[in-house]
Amino acid sequence: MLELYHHGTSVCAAKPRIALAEKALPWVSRYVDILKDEHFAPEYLKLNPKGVVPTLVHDGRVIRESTLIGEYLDEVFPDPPLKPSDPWDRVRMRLWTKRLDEELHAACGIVTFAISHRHAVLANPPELVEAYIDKAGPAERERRRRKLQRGIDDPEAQGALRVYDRFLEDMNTALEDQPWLAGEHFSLAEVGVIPYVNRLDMLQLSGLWTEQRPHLADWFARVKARASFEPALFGYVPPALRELMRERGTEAWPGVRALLE
Ligand SMILES: N[C@@H](CCC(=O)N[C@@H](CS)C(=O)NCC(=O)O)C(=O)O
Repeated sequence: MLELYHHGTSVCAAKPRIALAEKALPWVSRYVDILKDEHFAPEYLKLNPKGVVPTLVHDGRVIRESTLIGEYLDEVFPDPPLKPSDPWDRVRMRLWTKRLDEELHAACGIVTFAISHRHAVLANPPELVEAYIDKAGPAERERRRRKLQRGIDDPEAQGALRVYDRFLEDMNTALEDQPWLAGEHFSLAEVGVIPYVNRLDMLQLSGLWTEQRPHLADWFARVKARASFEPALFGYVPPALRELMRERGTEAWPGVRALLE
């Protein structure tokens, strides 16, 4: 039995949902509501001591880390394969997933907070907003206040947007002469990258590829047409959060475009 501990808007948790859908594997959903701190419950921390989603449990074996979950699923259920057969293509695939883990994941969290999620915090009464800032501890407090108040005008958010922009540019270049990120076939590179591009789409920032990156635009249109896309990316998203991202992202787009021009 495959059990996936996951959450609706978590980019990392969408990755195993895509891999499972691509392989048409049945799985049991164990929903962990990170917005209600369910990832800090002692039973969950036993499975995932870092208190993050996703976690896969396969016949009692626990597998953590979304990139490793993808690799595991592909080795145990190799049909259809999600790893290129050529060793050099496999390296190219892993360079994408490594870069997600090393840089884009953090940038995604910063951008999402700056554009959208900070507004959910700011909608609280002032004493609760202050309590949220205080919770960061003395060393982090001012940084948290700045992120909350300044949104994409905060230099940290601007740096994260530039990291994202470079990543999109590199995708567009890679896709100039091949259909998929690691070569001729849809692979774990796509499984990893899709949720991060989709996050920008949910934040109404798709102009970053529709206006200037035709190969990426074409790639994303093909990704969206796959049967795995809709259920894996939207099957578990809380509607209010999706609407918040849409509304606040629309407001932010002119500023983002001006920053990255
Ligand atoms: N490297 C981990 C990162 C996991 C991670 O950061 N998960 C986020 C959601 S995308 C999470 O659970 N956040 C909850 C929190 O930090 O409180 C992976 O790829 O599985």
